[in-house]
Amino acid sequence: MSNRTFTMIKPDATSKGYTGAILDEIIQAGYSIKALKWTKLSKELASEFYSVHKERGFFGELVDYMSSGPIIAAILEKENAVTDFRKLIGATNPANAEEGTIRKKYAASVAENAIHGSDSDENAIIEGDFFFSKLERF
Ligand code: 3AN
Repeated sequence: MSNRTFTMIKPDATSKGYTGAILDEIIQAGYSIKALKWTKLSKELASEFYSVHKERGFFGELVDYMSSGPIIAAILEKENAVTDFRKLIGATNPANAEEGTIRKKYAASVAENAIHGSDSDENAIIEGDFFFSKLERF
């Protein structure tokens, strides 16, 4: 099992000034940052990143939103990284997220849900490789 996951702090959270608080929660939860980037996705790159969802009704909305402002992308390391991170961020819809989770505290809605976390070790590698070269990981 891999001990790495990939995350993005999404445009709603960066625009509301939650970047520092969310990064602090991640570090306090025991993750070490292996790669970190402040960037903005074009519509093309957002479509590519979320291509697995291209048949879903919300795909256009998702691409518009994810390319609407800057994001933080990061590779994180900890034992059991993928599963524990999904617990830390909470349910996709913040209305269903448990108290204390990042989405419960910082997410506005299912579409603007503050943070992404990879759903498998395999996707963590694919998503990390999408954003970071070998020279950008430490
Ligand atoms: P998660 O990010 O929790 O793994 P997914 O993979 O089902 O959730 O969805 C990917 C992203 O698509 C979500 N983070 C959210 O931004 C968006 N999304 C999911 N469901 C909806 C929906 N019903 N309406 C709008 N956007 C959605």
